[in-house]
Amino acid sequence: MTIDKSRSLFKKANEFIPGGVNSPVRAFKAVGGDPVFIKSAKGAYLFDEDGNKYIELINSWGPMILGHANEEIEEALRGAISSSFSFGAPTRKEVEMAELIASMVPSIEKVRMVNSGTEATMSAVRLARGFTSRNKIIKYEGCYHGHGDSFLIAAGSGVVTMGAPDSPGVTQGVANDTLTAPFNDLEATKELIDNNKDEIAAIILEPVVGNMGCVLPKEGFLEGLRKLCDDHGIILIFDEVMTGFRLAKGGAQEYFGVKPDLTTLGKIIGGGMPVGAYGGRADIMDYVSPSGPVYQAGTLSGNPMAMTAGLAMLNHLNNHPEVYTQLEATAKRITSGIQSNLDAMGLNYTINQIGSMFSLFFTDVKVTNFEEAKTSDTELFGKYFKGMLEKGIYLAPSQYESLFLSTSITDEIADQIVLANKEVLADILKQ
Ligand code: KE4
Repeated sequence: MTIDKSRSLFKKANEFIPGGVNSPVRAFKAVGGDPVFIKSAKGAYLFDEDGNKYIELINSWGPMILGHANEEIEEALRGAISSSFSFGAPTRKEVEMAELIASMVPSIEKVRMVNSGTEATMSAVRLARGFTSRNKIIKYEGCYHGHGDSFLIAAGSGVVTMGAPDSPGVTQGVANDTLTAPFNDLEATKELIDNNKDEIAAIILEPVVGNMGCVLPKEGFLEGLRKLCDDHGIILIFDEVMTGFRLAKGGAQEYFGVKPDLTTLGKIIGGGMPVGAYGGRADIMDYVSPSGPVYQAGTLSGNPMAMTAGLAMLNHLNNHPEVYTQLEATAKRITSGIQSNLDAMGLNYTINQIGSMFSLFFTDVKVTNFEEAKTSDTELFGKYFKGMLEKGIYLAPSQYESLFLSTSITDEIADQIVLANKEVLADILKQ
């Protein structure tokens, strides 16, 4: 497999773009080597600039749940393209989108469109702080909520100390208002609440984590957070940028039957176009400008072309809930095949799977939080990633990312993934 064109593009890209990419994870730094530059995609396949073909297991980090170049979405965009792209004025499609989201997501009564998951989470936290007149938030180690300052916080030592900035440019002032706890740890959460009485505006979490690799909530964790928030007047925010419309048409909150007060959305919501959203209880959302005092705005929010793609995507998912059964069956076919490969080789690596999200952790530890995820052998993962890429399987270029399936992945393609996994594991463990 040659990637000469990608290599020369990457060299050029580094002259004009920091790190040669517009989002860090794309640079393959966690796995080594140069990234391949994608030229086109169709269904379950990516095609790079050198003509290499890959089975796609990231799907743009979630959005392409119906596979690439989906006919329905393309048709909708073709139909809208001659009506101009953006007005900065209210449109019918935004009303249709808001009504559809409210009908699909159990806890959403009102919703505001934005342009990314980061905008959604930043806005939701500002809203929770404004609504409660409290400053602090609790997040969980290993959960990622976009690049907003309040989220780029390393865990503080001990349960009462403040977080520490996790990036230059984030001030200690901001970090002081973000407390962190281990994911799945209700006791640590309760301790933070007790040690910061009436100061906590919100708890924000990925209800199923994708950003430390796929990690599921323990039995009772989500329900426990719901009760803690009810008891202490804290806003519960489910960051469903990944899980929204992926685990079920109503996301993780439908899957687990736990309703947050606010939900943040992204990825699938835009059908591949740049869309984010935050929504929830009407009494809270009415606090958002211009109906309330919490300011938030955006030139391209609710953009007509993005709404067109998002409406086509969400209407399909809403009208075809059977896709979730199909996606789960495909995920189980792949993960049970990989488990058989591990068993045959006497390897006890950890697989976490839920719906159409899964991760293979190169550790024999059960992974329920970030500390446990970090016991993975990331060097071995790098070799595995490269081996799979050579065999035409495009994985997330980091151990700490979930994989995402699309409905374009047939049983035959699933079996190809399992076979490649077997051959690559055999190769890298021979070394
Ligand atoms: P964006 O601003 O990238 O649209 O969304 C931020 C975000 C918020 N919340 C969750 C749960 C997320 O997973 C994300 C973004 N996810 C990453 C994948 N780890 C996007 C890939 C990237 O950063 O390039």
